[in-house]
Formats: sequence, structure tokens, C-alpha cells
Amino acid sequence: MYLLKHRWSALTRNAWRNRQELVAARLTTRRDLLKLGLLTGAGMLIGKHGLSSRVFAADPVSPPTRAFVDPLPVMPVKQPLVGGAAALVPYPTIAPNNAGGEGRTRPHQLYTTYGSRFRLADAKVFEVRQQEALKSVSSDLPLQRLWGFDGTVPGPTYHAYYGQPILVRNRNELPADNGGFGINQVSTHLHNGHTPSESDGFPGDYFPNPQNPAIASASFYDHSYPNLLAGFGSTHTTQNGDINESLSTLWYHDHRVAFTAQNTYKGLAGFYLLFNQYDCGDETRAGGFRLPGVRTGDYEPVKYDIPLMLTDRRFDEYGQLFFDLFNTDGILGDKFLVNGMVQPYLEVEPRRYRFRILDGGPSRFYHLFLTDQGSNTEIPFWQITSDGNLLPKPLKVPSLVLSVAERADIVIDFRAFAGQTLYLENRMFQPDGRGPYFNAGLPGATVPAGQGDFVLQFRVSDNTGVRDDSVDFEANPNVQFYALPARPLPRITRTFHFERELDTWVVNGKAFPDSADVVHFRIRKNSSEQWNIQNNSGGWMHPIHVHFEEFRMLTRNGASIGPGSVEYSRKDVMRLQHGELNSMFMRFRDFEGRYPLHCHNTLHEDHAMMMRFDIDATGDLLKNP
Ligand SMILES: [Cu+2]
Repeated sequence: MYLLKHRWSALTRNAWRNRQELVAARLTTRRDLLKLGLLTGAGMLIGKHGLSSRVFAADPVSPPTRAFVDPLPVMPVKQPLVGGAAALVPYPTIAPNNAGGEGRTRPHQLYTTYGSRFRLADAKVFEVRQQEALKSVSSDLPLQRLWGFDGTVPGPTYHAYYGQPILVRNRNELPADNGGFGINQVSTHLHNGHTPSESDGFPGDYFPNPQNPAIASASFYDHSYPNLLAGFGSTHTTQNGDINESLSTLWYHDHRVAFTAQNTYKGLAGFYLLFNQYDCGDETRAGGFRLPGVRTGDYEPVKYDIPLMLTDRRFDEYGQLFFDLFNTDGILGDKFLVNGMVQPYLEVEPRRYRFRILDGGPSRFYHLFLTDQGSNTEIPFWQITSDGNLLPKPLKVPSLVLSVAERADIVIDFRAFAGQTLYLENRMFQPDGRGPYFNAGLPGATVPAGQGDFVLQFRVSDNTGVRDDSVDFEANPNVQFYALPARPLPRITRTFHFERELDTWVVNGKAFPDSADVVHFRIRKNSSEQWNIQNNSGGWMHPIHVHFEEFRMLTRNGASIGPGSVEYSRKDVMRLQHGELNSMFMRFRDFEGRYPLHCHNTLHEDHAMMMRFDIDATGDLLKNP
């Protein structure tokens, strides 16, 4: 190991000790802290004991680590169960099997509402175990006690296919001893699947749930993922949905109310890739989009098509993963991890690759460039998706901005760089968890090339004659993917103000309750709406995420969004930048039930910038829910 111990200052250690005592005594709720006089009148944590994140957050520095000594890990592809549903014990049921240990509370709508078209017995079946595991994140740091799906961090990648419903049995085998943070109660969200509410991973649907006797000792939860195009049960029943609503790069993560930041920081997240006949993971397939990808089977890794989960983390003086329980502003790591490894390298061939990049949080925004470090040259690349959706056509871009939970698939052509070394460089200037610095007209302040954080190193081989059957966008400027779907007249326009009140994050003045049982507004099933989102919190940015269906951004701060913009697309996360008022078009089709909209800075989300909407037959007309 490079360095065993890296000393903190006496002040840092004292602050850390004061915090750890409160954590050990389980005195971290707002009410406990008020009773002890550790909160100010304005609700801020007192700084003199090192409790306030403002005093503490910038101070502790992780031990040094060497960059580009560890290879990029690529997550395994999750394998379906041979024998399907029959291989599960107990056999899966449409109604929740609480007596058999299931934590679900509502029946599977896919099989109740659409039972004439879909049968549980036909689902592709997976079983995954959420477990603690000892993992390496750097050759220069000790092993970490992380939480992962099947014990891997990030979790295994799911391959899903349109028209093939999936059933995932999530088993919760997490330990009660959390090593300082995290809670062994989970609700796994598929971000942003067109998923019925009971399988969405709604924040209040965690298990086991000690407050609900029926599931107080539940050990598993069956999630039903239809993998159907939105509108299959309403606006586009004859074609089984609208092909223009196809999704590609999704991810899953824990969403337990008030603990999402801790549980995902500990590792509970992974990729979920959706394929169809066009976006098929096979660059040789006739009639397909010919995006980079060579595959040997449905559940084998796709060569040249690589998911990259970007997360930033901080480690204590002993090199152990550090989560500041008293920070509600937003946590920034000083180590940059890709697929769970600090600053890894990847050996690539001089050909085209597809990278599916995800900002895995908890709070950092990225401005990513492809940099030749020797000359500090910016190398343009192609952006082909915005979040889970292919753009109408590929766009050649100099860089990429991502806020938490946003994704972008990019295509890099390494042909001209044989034998060279390139870097994925984050040049966003973000000194704290609030969001990037304000920079008029730009998403944030950008540091010069070569002075940012080198996140990932590409070592391009000098192999000649490497086969590449993927389409070259440079030589084929007329490549198109899907058209943007029709936009019917909205039934209602609603307005949401994202604000800070005292030390709490609120939407329209309301904080999401830990019970998750307040319905803030109701949406009529199979309707569309316009939402205006206002940032009333000065100096802060918020990645706004709405579950269930993608939206179209209509305007950003008054300016309409048109062709040529990477936001001229469907999306599921909207970057709400400093002082902005943005509007978006929403649809809610095919299923009913509860869903959240929330800030995806996971610290804001947990404290408690989130609202619940329920989709039902009537809906309400609240303009300011
Ligand atoms: Cu926020």
C-alpha cells in the first residue's frame, strides 16, 4: 500500500470525534440536536463543535493516491435464472406475498391491469442479493466495507430488451451494523423506467419497514419491469407503444426515504441497459443504428460499449470511506472514481467506442472534456443521448455537462490517436456541494484545459487494422435516430419553487415527510401537463428528477430549446441552474399509483426536497401543489 495513514489536523480530528459520538449515540435527527442545543435558532448546526458542514466539509483531505495505476473495472452482466419464475423460492405472485417474506404492499399492475396481454410466467427472472462486501477502490487505500448488489460495487449491469418483461427479486441481506452510515432498509428505484408504482422503488416502499407490521421482517421484494414503450396501454396500443419513446441507458439505485445519500454512497447503484431492434448493441446488425458494440450473447458484456459511473468520494485519515452525516448542503469527494475505482485507466483500440456516462453523485456536477494532456488540446466527440434517450441525431460537441443522475452516451473515435494517451477531464469549478459557481450564460465556471481533475485515462493501442463496423458520424452527417414524439395540449400548468427554508430544502414550502404518506398532488392517468420549475434558492443548483416518464424541456430561463441543443430531446433530469425558471412538458400514461419528484443532489433529496404525486383516474387541478 502506498500510504497507511495520513494525518488530519487536531481541529479536524476533534470535530470528527464530536460527530462520531453523536452518531454512535444515534443522535442525528433534527429533534435530537435541537434538544441538545446543537442547532442554532435558524436551524443551522453549531460550528464550534465541528458540527456544521460549513466549518468541517472543506477541511478533511483524503490520503494521497496514485492516479492511473488501477484498470477500469467493468461490471458483470446480470444473468437471468435458468428455469425462470419456477427457480424462485417462494414462487413469485401477483399479489404481495407478505406471509412468505415479501416487502411489497401492492399487486403488480402489469398483470392485474394488462393480464390479458402479459403473464407472470413469461417474465425473464433475476434474483439479486444486496450484501456487504470488502472491496478495493484503489491500490493505495485499504479495503472498504461497501454495500452492493450481489456484493459488487457498482452493481451488475442488467441487459433488458423491449417486449420482454423482467421480474427482479431483490433480497435484502445487508447487515444492521452499518460501520457509521447507511441503513439496512431498501427501496430500489429503476431510474427512469416506465415502471408501475409498486415496482418503481418509491422512497416510502422500503423493506423491512418496522412501522408496518405486515412487512416488519420482510426479506425480499419482487420488482416487475415491463420494458414496454410508454403509451402501450393508452395512446399507442396497436403498436405496443411509440418507438420514438425508446430508452437506452438507465440505472438503478437505492431510494430509501431520508437515507438515499448514505445508501448510494455506500455503493447501492448499477446500470440497466435497454435494447431494441435499432439500438441493439450490435454494430453489424442490418437495419440497426450501428452504434459501436460487438456482442456474443444477450447477457454477455458488449465490447466497445462501456458504462462509466462517475462518483466522488472522501476517505478518512485511515483511508476508510467517509460520509459526513451533518452535511445537508451537498457532499463533495476529493477522489474521483469511475466504476468504483479511483482514477483508473482503460486500454482501448484505435476505433470508435460508445461510453455511457452517469453522474452517480452524491452532489457533484461535471464538465467533461477529452484532453490530450501533452498539448492540453480539447478533442471533440459525439453525444448521442441525453439521459436515457437517443437524441434525434448525433451532435458533435466539445464537452459535456452532467449534474447528479444525468447520463449521456458519447462516441469517441480513437482512430487518430493510436499509441497516444488521452484523458477524460472534469473542468467544472465547484468548490462546495451547492453546485458550480455562477457564470452568466454558462452552466458553471470552467477551469483551463489540463488544470481540472483527470478522471479516467485512455491508453490507445497502436494496433493497426482493428475492425470497426460502427457508423462514422463524420462521414455520414445524415444519421438520425428517433423523432421527438407528439406533444398534446397539457391539461394543466403547475408551478414548483425549489427553495431553502432555515436548514431544510423544500418544494413550494413543503418538506417531504419521512412517512412518505402525504400526497402533494394528483395527476389524471393518461394526461399531459406543463410544469414550470423555479429556482428560488440563491447560489444553489438542483438536478430535478421526475419518476415514471421522460419530459421534454420547453424553455430554459425563457429561451426555447430547439434542434442543435443537447437538451432538444426527452430527458428525466433537468439541471435547474442559478435563479432559473424552466418549463417542461410531461406525460403520465398506462399505470397508476405514487411517484416522487425531487432534487437529485441526494443530500437535498434526503432533507427533504421532494414531493409525492399520485396518478389516478381523476387527478386534481392544484396549480401550486
Ligand atoms: Cu438540490
